[in-house]
Amino acid sequence: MTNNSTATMGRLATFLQDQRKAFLQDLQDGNGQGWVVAMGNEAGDLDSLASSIAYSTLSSTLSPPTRSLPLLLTPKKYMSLRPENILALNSALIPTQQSRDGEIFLHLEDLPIDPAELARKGIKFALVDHNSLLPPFQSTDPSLKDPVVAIFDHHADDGNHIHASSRLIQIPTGSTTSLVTTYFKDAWQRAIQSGDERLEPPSELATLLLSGILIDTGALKAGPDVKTTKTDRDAAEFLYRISELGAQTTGNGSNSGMTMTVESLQAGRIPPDLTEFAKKLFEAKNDVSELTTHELLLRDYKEYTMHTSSESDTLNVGLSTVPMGLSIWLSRNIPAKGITPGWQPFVSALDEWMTERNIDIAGVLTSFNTPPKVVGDKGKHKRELVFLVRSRQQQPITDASITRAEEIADALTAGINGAGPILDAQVWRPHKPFHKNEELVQGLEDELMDVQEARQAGRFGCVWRQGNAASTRKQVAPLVKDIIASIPASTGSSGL
Ligand SMILES: [Mn+2]
Repeated sequence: MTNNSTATMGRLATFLQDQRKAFLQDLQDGNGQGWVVAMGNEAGDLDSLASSIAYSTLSSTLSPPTRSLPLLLTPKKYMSLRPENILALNSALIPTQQSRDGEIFLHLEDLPIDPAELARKGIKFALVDHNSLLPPFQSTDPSLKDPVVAIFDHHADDGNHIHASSRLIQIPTGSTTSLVTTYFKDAWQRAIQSGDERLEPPSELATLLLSGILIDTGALKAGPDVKTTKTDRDAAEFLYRISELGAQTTGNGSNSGMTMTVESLQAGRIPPDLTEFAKKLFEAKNDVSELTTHELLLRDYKEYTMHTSSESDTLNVGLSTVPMGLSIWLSRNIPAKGITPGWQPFVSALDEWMTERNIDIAGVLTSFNTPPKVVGDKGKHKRELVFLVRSRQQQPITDASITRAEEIADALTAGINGAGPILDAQVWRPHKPFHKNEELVQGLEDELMDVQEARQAGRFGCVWRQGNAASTRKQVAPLVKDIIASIPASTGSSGL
C-alpha cells in the first residue's frame, strides 16, 4: 500500500516537480525575486505537509498567481517515519520513491545556500501550521523587510509578522488544511466553474487536504469536546465534493445512499468511503510498533528555547509526541532492531538523544489507546508524560550543574503536579502498572526515582499519567514555558 514506486504521477506531482526545478534554477542564477517558499512546522506532520503543498499549489494556480513551492523540513531519510504522510501523498498520486524523472520535493538539505540567505535573495515565506519564522531562516541583515507574506495556523499567536498580507490564525481549528482551504475556496470554485482545465488546481490536492482534516479531527468526529470545528466541516464538505473520493460516491448513484453536507457531518454521519480512507490513514499513523526509541523521539519533535525569570538564562527544551503507551514501548523486545525491554534502555536512549539535540529538558508525550476488552472495542484514549532534566556540561559534571538540574526538575515536577485540570497529572507509581491489563515495566525506581542514582547520573525526571487526555503539546509547551519562566535565574552561568 505504501510501497508505491510504480504509482502514476498525477498533475499535482508534475506541478511540484516543475516548481522545484524552476526554483533551483532561479536560485542558481541568483534570482529569487517573486518566489514564495511555503513551510510547515519542524515536526512535519500531515497537516504541515499538506498545508504547505496546498498553499503553494493554490497560490500558484489561482488568480492572481504567484510562484510558490513547498519546502520540507523533514530530511528525506526520515520521511518513512510518518507512514500516514506517505499514504496521503500516494493517494494524491505523488510517488514517494525516488523518481527517475527527478525529485518532487525540495527538502531543507537540498538548498544550495544557507537558509538564512534566502530572504536576502528576495525570497518570501508563507508559514503554515506555525506562526513565527523558524531560526534557521532568519536573516542576519537588519535592513531587510520582513519576508513573511502569509500565515495560516491554529497554534497560539506569537504576535510576529503582523504585516503579512494574509494572516489567518484561528483557534480552535482542527486542522490548518481547513484554513488554507477556506482561504482559497471561492477562487478554487470559480476555477472549476470556468471549465478551463488549465486554470483548475489538480483534483488530487483535494484528497491530500482532506486527509489532513481527517487525521487532525479524528475523522471529522462530531459531538462534545471534539477537535472538529465548523471551519473543518465546511472545508471537508467542499473538498469531498471536488475530490476523487466524492466523485466516486456522489457520481452515478451514491454507493452510500448519503450525500455529505455540513449538517450531516455535524450529526456524525460520515460517508463510508471517507471513514474507510480515514481508517487506513490512522492505521498507517499508528504503525510505529517497530521503530526504535530514537526514531520514536524524532518522528514528531519540536524544540524550544525557554528562559527562567531572567531572559538571558535560557534552556533548550525538546518535546516528542509518540503514538505509543509506555507500557507497550518499554516492554518491546525486538533484538534484530536493537530494541530491548525495560526502563534502562529507554533512559539511555533519552540520554543520547539529549546529547545529540543539545537539550536541557526532554519531554515525551505519549498518546495511545488501551487494549480493547472485547472485540470491536477501541479501548480508551490515554496520554502519559515523561520529563527528564539533564546536566549537559562536559565531563566531569560539576556539583553546581547537578544541583541546578535538580532545582529545575523539582520546579518542573511541582509545576506539572500543580497544573490542575488542564493536565490532571498523576505521578506514575513505579511498582504498579497504570492499568490492570498493562504489563509492568521494571526498573523505573532505579533509573529515575532514586535521588542518589539520579545525582550520580546528573539526570532527574518524573513520569506521569495524564488524567486529561485531551491536552496535547499545544497545551503542554506553553505550560512548561510558564513553569520555567517562574524559576529564579541561575546564580552561576546560564543554562546547565
Ligand atoms: Mn497542525
